[in-house]
Formats: sequence, C-alpha cells, structure tokens
Amino acid sequence: MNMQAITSSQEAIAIEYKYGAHNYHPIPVVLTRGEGIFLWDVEGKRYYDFLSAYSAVNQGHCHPKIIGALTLQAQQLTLTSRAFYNDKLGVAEKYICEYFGYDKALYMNSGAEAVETAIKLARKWGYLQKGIPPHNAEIIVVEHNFHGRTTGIISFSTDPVSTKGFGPYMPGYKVIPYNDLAALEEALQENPNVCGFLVEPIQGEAGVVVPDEGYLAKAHALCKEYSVLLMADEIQTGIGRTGQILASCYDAVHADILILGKALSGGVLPVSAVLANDDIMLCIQPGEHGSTFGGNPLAAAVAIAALEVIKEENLTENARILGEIFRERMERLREKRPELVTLVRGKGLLNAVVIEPTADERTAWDVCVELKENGLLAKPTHGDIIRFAPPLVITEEQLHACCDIIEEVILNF
Ligand code: IF1
Repeated sequence: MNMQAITSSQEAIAIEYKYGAHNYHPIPVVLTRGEGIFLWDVEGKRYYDFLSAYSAVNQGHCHPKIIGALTLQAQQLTLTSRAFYNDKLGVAEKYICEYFGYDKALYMNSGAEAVETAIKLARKWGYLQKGIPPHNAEIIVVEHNFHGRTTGIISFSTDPVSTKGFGPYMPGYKVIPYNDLAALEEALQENPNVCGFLVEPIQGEAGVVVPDEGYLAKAHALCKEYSVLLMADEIQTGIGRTGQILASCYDAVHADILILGKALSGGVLPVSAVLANDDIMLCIQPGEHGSTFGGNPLAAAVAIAALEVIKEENLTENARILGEIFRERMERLREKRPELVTLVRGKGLLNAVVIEPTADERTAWDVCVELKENGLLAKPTHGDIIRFAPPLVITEEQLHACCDIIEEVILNF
C-alpha cells in the first residue's frame, strides 16, 4: 500500500484531528516542502520560516550537505546499537569534543534525553566525587525553565500547563528565580548536597529572556566555590543561534556539563549530546546508561555535517550581524505602535516581540495568523510573546523582506 497522498491542507488537518493525539494547537498551515529559509504548503504557497522548528533548523531546511551525509550513510549502515562498535561514532565524538573543547561526549536522541542524561551524570558525580550521601543529591533549577517534557524534567517545571495532571513528581530539585545571584548563593549555602545548577543561558520557551550581562559567569563562579557543576542547556541557544557558537560564550563561560540538541542535526533527525571532561563523564561506567539509537552511525554522520555547515558558512557571525538589524527594525516598529508592541528582546537570531492584546481581544496568536496569510510563519508562546527565529542562513535582503511583512501586519493590525 502506497502512502496516502494528501491533496489539500483541509484534508491533512482533518486526518490529524481524527487519528492524532490533540497534544498541540498548530498554526493552521500544512507544510509539504522545505528548502533553506522557505517552506511550502500543500497548495503551493511559499512562506518564510521564522521559527526554524524551535531552532532545530539553524542550517536551513534540507541543507544539501547534511542531506548528502544522511543519504550516503543511510545506504551503508544506520544502526548497530552500542552492543558493538561502528566506524562513525568515535569520529563524531572526537569532532564534537574538539569543536566545543571537552574531553568526552555522550550522544543521545532527543533534547529531553540529553537533559535526563546530564541530570544522571551530575548526580553520579555528586555521589562519587563530592561524597553526597546516597539519594540526597539536589539540582538547582530556575523559574520558567524549559528542559523537556519527560516526567522527570517536568518535576521541576514551574509551568502548570507542563505539569498539571502528570504527578507524582521526582524529588531532588530546588527552584530559584532566574537571573538572581543572591538566590543562587543562598540555595548553595543552605544545602551541601547540591550537585548541579541546570540553566538555559537565555530562556527560550519563557519568551527569549536574556539575563544580565555577567550572570552566567558569576553563577559559574558561585558553583565553583560550592563544588557544584554548571549544567548549560544550550539545546535551543547553542550552535550559532544567538550570535555566538554557544550563548555561554557571551559570558566566556565553559560549562562543566554542556547539553546540545536540535540544530546538532540541522533538523534532519533527532540528535542530542552531553559533553563533559573526564573527571565528570567517567563517573558513568559501562552498562549504567544508554539508549538504542544513541550515537547511531546515521546520527553521527549527520551531526558532523551539521556542525561543519555552521563553520563553513559563518552562520554564527551571520546570526550576530542580522540579529542586530532585526532588533533595530523591530524597535522602530515598536515606536510606531507602542500600545501593541511593548517589548523587543533577544540575541543573534533568537528574538521575541511582546504583543499586547487589543481592545477587541485580538492577541499574538491573531498576529501570527495574519503573518501566515502574508507568507511568514511564527508562533506565539505564553499567549503574548512571538518568537522570531529564522534559519541562520537568511540573507540581509531576505531579513528586510521579512521585517517588511512583520511591519505591514503590525501597522495594519
Ligand atoms: C515542544 C518549547 C521551545 C528546549 C530546551 C530542552 C528541550 C527543549 C532549552 C527538549 C525543547 C522544544 C520542545 C517543543 C517545542 C520547543 C520549545 F516551546 F516547548 F519550549 F523551543 F522553546 N531544552 N524545546 O527548548 O528537547 O526533547 O524537545 O528535543 O515540546 O513543544 P526535545
């Protein structure tokens, strides 16, 4: 039986509604092809992608080099499991370690899997190296964090939508305010059994919340003082997105545990990784952690290609330069409609605009539907925040064309 051909967006939406779980509320557009910064719907209409699958498609959709690596490897060997060695994993481990400056890497699949891996690693280090009594390790996290959707990770979420009805929750976490060094120091002082501080250098899902300059560096200094591991979740902010190869670089911070995902594969398949030096990574012994697909040859080949593209095409610098231009244009727009556009913030090409609801209760969602009608795809978070994050391959000319669309919609909203 051949795959059923969808002939209209309406048909696709109906079939998903009938046969798919209702765990999302997508913008009503049905996509069938992607190339670079562009997406096409089933009816053939072209859109600028300003979400990049939540920063998984930094290299642009279906990047030829990444697809080439995928298809070549796919015809050779896709999966061995870690029961045996293969000729690609070691190469990808060496490549990513040298790329980011760590002794060792542990490849997983989804971002949440990598975060769970980092949590297990920090706890193991706490027991073996710091001498924390068994089952007493605590990890400090921050308000409005987003690190994934497993039952373990939502145990320390502060978002009721992510947590309600999914209990019981995993203990061993302390929630403090983001961007608050006094709160971090107090949490470190009050519990000697803290093994890690898990934090996003810029909070993505919370609405691109950028902390004070120096926050991460001072947080890392406090962690060192109290023998606690800084665990940087760069799944969304990493790999060039914020105008540095890692957002941690804005504070010249080299996290003790680095967590990557999303653009690590250029959006081609799920690849994530945890990086750390030997004194931490070797706390996990053979047989103590893993996954069927973690570090498979296909993911290994794709990850190398995805990281090479970032360097070869200077995408980090492009994000930094075009991000400045984007925020400048959005600031000018805010000055024209200050009652509607109340805030513009971000770093590189990870930006957000806050939209006040109108008197007739139209919201950021309605702005995004209008943007879709005008050929640009974005999606709001937390009701009033629109995240704007195009693939890093966007040109200055294309960026201005997209700003023109956003301006047209906002000025006529
Ligand atoms: C959804 C959010 C973004 C992440 C950070 C870990 C993960 C994510 C900083 C987990 C994933 C995704 C999940 C996706 C939408 C998107 C998202 F709105 F949900 F929060 F980007 F902001 N750390 N973020 O951003 O990685 O397991 O998904 O591979 O769940 O709807 P994952």
